[in-house]
Amino acid sequence: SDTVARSRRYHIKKAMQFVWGNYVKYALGYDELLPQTAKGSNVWGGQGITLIDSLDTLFLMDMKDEFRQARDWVESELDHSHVGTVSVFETTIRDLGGLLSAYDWSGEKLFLEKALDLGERLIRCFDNSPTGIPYGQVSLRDGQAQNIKWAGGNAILAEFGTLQIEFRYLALLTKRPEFANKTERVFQIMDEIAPASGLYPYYYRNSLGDHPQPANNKLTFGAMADSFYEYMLKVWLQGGKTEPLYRKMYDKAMDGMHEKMLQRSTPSNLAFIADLNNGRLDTKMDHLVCFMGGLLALGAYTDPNGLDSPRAQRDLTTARALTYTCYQMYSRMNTGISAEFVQFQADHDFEIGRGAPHYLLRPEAVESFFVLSYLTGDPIYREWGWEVFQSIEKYCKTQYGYGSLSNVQNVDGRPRDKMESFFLAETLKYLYLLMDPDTPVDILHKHVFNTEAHPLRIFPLIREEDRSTALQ
Ligand code: DMJ
Repeated sequence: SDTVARSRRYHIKKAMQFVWGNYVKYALGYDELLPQTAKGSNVWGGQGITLIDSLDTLFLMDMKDEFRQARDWVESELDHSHVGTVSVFETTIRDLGGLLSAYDWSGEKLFLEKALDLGERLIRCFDNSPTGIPYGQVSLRDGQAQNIKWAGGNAILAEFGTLQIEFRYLALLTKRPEFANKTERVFQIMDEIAPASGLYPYYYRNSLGDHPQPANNKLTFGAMADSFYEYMLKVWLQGGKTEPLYRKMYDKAMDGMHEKMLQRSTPSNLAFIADLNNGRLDTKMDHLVCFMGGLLALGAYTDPNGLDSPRAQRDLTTARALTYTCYQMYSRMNTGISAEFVQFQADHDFEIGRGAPHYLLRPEAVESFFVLSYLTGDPIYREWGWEVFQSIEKYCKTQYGYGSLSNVQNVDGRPRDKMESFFLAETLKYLYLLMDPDTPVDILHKHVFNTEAHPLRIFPLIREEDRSTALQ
């Protein structure tokens, strides 16, 4: 019931207060707090990433004093001019997305000004690309850009395909259309590639010739590709469902996924999305793929053919089934926490993937619990979320924060000295929203979440407000 949810919400807020308090005490301004040794660590070039990623979580949890303190740090300390080479994708989704959402909720111009400064530095990743597909890294100091070496010098689908919500919002609010034009063009270019299945390999050569060339033949909804598919739907929602290209790409990709990649396990008939490498199925599924439950449900509830249409019903059924599988990925482990990826096997559903027994405090399963709970009202998702939260409390909590696990089967393991900013930005936020019947968040009519769980108002609402303030 809502009353039970509210009492659980209290405990999740307590977790945020605990971890935020220690971040401020031991690591204020650093990218991350080390949760075992109580030190700060700069893994993202020193941009206060945990602070920026946490702003809207503080706001939504009504932690007013903490939000004000973080705001003051942004005003007096945040300076991107000294930061060297960063990942364009990670900085866009965590930092730019975090600043924009803080602006959207609080209305404080300061956040938008900082976001504009950051956006101007990041957008230089497009400068010397002849194909219109940006480079994966850029120096915030001098604009030098290149692709990431470990990706074989290729551009990565999930990276260049996950900038649009943030830059389109920035363009609208600062009246600087170039931010939208450059990032939207990426989707037009990808649409021209037009694979029959609607599914895209994840590496591209982007620095030679006029058009990007696919550089492998690997299809996945996990690492390297995931949020490209997420943004097909969400960019369409952000624009108020007025730009059919994005919805068309999304629907085509979901048809392709159902046809080629969706599988069922034995003996429990668990739904999962396998990878497809050079036409051959690899029956593994990343924890990252667990966002697909929420995405498919959102796509079904906003389907132009209506929720009762066969396509929307297919997608909602798959959404529920995948989310159940993700819950199983948690509940079948000794700690009650999922591994990084699982391998599906004939006759015993799945086992932990080779080299993947760890848990990095990732959010995707609880993200889908929240979205499905919000849309369907089915109480089971709150129960699952509560179980996951209790397991995190039991096995990931340290003296100063929460740490990643090395092995989700080991109930005596000590959490690692590592806490990603998405634990505060996403995992705790989605758990809180799942248990918050009074939330101002409205994912059907008002907000779109970027891939780092930063909610932004959709464009029709912003334009409406613009018109009404213009009249005053
Ligand atoms: C986050 O940075 C984002 O959710 C991204 O889309 C995927 N990886 C992490 C969380 O797992």
